[in-house]
Amino acid sequence: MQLYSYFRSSAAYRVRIALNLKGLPYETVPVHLVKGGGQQLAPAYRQVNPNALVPTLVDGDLTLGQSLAIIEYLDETHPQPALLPADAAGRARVRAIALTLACDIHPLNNLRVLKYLKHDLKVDEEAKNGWYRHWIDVGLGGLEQMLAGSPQTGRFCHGDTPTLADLCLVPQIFNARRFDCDLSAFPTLVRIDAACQALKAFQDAAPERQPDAE
Ligand SMILES: N[C@@H](CCC(=O)N[C@@H](CS)C(=O)NCC(=O)O)C(=O)O
Repeated sequence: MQLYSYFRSSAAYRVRIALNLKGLPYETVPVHLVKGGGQQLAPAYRQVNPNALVPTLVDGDLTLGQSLAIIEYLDETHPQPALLPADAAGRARVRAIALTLACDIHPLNNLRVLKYLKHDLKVDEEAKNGWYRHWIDVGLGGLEQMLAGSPQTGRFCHGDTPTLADLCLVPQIFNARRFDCDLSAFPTLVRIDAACQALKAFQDAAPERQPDAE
């Protein structure tokens, strides 16, 4: 398999963790999101992923974008270890946590949104970073409440084995730290992140361990 990835991309980071947990070898195809205005925007990459976003997974004849779709594909084709619970209610809860991170928090702070704020709306650096921290704070605040108040939260977001939810949480916490967000109001999320970081699959997926890391 080939994974079009950028070391700091949190969506690619999710997929890297899934591949590592399942012990699946893959080749990284680096797509630099900043160099030359962003290689994701080049016609050659748009042929691979018309949305001009990473990650993209290539598995034989299949070329697939969208990290959550990729992870569910990997989970169905390589079921062990399972990244979704066996019961419908558990699966729904895990997906709800994952979607909170991937759909409600991450897109607001994506590179192209930040670029638009800066270059088109002429928002200064301080206000742009304020925007970033605001949406992290709102999103993680809700998630902290969801997880801290649930008996289904265990060592990880759902029980005591990593699921799709943890694959989305860890990259988001990485991003929050990178932008100096104050995480003191989210002790459950910080605790779960630490539990994940103890696992080799998560460590090996970290941005600084990628072949394209700078
Ligand atoms: N919903 C997509 C989001 C993908 C995405 O936003 N990727 C970011 C990196 S984390 C990207 O390629 N950004 C490039 C840009 O904003 O121009 C997924 O989960 O795969």
